[in-house]
Amino acid sequence: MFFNPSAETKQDRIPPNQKQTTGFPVLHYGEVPEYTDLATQWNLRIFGLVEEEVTLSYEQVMALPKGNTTNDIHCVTGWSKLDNEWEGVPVEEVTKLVRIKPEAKYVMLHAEHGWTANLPLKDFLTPGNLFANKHNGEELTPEHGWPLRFVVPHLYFWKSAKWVRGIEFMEKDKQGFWEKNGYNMYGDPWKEQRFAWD
Ligand SMILES: Nc1nc2c(c(=O)[nH]1)N[C@H]1C(S)=C(S)[C@@H](COP(=O)(O)O)O[C@H]1N2
Ligand SMILES: [Mo]
Repeated sequence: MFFNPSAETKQDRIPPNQKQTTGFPVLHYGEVPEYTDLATQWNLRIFGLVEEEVTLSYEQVMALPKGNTTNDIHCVTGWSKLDNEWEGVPVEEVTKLVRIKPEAKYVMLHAEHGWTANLPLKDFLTPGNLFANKHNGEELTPEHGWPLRFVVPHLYFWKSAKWVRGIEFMEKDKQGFWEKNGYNMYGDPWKEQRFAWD
């Protein structure tokens, strides 16, 4: 009988009730933001429970040390895309700039047009998380989050905010955009935490 060990291994990487895709679907609520001049139309605000709030220009973000991470994307709607390579600014390079206060326990990511996603601070700070400007060696396309998107490999991909513009540190958990619409506060794909009641 035909036996393909690499296919077997990959199957282990697909969480329950997900299907592998080889394309790169585009999924979001609302319009893709358009920028003609990042210097005047874009900044990244880091605020909330921090010793020092900062607002960075795109040039300042891109001047921070860079890193890489790989992930398997698992979208809550059921598709998974394996072996993605991301390049950008590791999360610790950004948080170093503000010094997070000890009372901070949760993070709200703020994206263009008011879209938000929440996650625990511990999950936000997981090594390997980064603010990406490249996917598989290419500059992000606008529909995949250019100029900057968050990537958190271990949660359903809706927590990986595209077009991120703000990082807010909070004491208490708050619902982001999809969480207000019934999605799970945490979103572990291996436990199938899709909806609020899962
Ligand atoms: N700003 C913003 N980021 C977002 C979303 C969104 O609606 N707005 N959707 C999320 C969801 S549900 C998924 S699956 C991924 C999709 O990323 P992609 O379009 O690059 O595949 O983006 C996430 N980040
Ligand atoms: Mo998604």
